[in-house]
Amino acid sequence: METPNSNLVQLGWKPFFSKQVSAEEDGRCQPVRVMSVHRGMVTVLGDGIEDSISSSLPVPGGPEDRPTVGDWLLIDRDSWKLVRILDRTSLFKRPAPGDDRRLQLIAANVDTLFVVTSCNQDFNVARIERYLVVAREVGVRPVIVLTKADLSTDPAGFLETASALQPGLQVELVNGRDPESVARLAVHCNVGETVALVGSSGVGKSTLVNTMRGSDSIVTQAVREDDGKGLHTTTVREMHRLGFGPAGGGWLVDTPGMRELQMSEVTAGVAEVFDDIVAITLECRFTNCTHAEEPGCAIRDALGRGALEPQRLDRWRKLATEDVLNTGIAATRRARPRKARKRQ
Ligand SMILES: Nc1nc2c(ncn2[C@@H]2O[C@H](COP(=O)(O)OP(=O)(O)OP(=O)(O)O)[C@@H](O)[C@H]2O)c(=O)[nH]1
Ligand SMILES: [Mg+2]
Ligand SMILES: [Zn+2]
Repeated sequence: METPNSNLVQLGWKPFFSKQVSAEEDGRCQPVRVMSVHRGMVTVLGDGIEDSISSSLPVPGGPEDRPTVGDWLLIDRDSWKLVRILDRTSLFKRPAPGDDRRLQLIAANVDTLFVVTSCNQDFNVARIERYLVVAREVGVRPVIVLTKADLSTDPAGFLETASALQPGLQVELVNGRDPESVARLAVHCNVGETVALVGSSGVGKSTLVNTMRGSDSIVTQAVREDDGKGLHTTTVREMHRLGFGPAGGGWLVDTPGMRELQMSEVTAGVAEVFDDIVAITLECRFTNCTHAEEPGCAIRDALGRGALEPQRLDRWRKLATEDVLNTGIAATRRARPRKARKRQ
């Protein structure tokens, strides 16, 4: 595809996608982007197309071969039937809750991840780090968005703690209900860019989307007063278009607050988020050092000197162990005979 028109570029069409389309396909097919996924159907937007089409592929494939929000699809120009899913720049997925075999695809072709947490009891360093690990693993830029700054007595303290998690980490402090405050987020979602929002229920993801769009079309709901927990108000994942001008021209993917975020096959992400610890372990005398009792352990040395925070070491150990365990489970699952699997 040579000359992509501006409608497609606004939708997030990039050379990464156009390069995948052969001349023959270009004549026969047209690209559309998935806005939302429903049972057996996807709503898509393309150049001159805004419709709901069947999500069935001509040939059923593996667990990741299903259209998800943000995907680019090639559809037949005449029948509008789905021909294939283009390779993704990024894919968020997780094991479906409550079922050990299914994979839930969360969003594809995301450029930036807004890790949303509020300046209150939701703020939890270990949870933020888990999101950072996933962002690094998937290959998207993380931005920590701290909401409810207006309700906190010490918003600067939250900002400082979050910023200290990784050198160069982008952290934004906002009142999600105030358009002026939220305007600072526009730089992260320019024309054609896609931002996904993740975070616990009630932290204000949908509120941010509404304020950034200057509309109140998405339902939001007050959190419970006793423990500040949200009510899982958003239940669908959907792309929302931002206006143009100062508010940016990109796309926001609102997601329901995730009860669990499982970590499997995130070894590289863990190593990136904890690269300081990884660097210290390289100094241990033994390459298989468990940092328990071995002589010449650089980790124990760093702890002793106060150069490494014991809590941070614990969080790294926990995530690394979880990754090893879950990655093993995932491999076992893949190795199961095909017949034994449930239909995807
Ligand atoms: N004062 C204040 N209230 C906020 C802010 N952000 C969100 N809220 C309120 O917090 C409540 C929950 O916000 P939602 O946007 O529904 O939260 P959510 O993250 O989308 O929650 P789920 O859809 O359940 O995952 C609503 O009553 C919002 O008005 C903020 O920055 N300041
Ligand atoms: Mg919501
Ligand atoms: Zn060691």
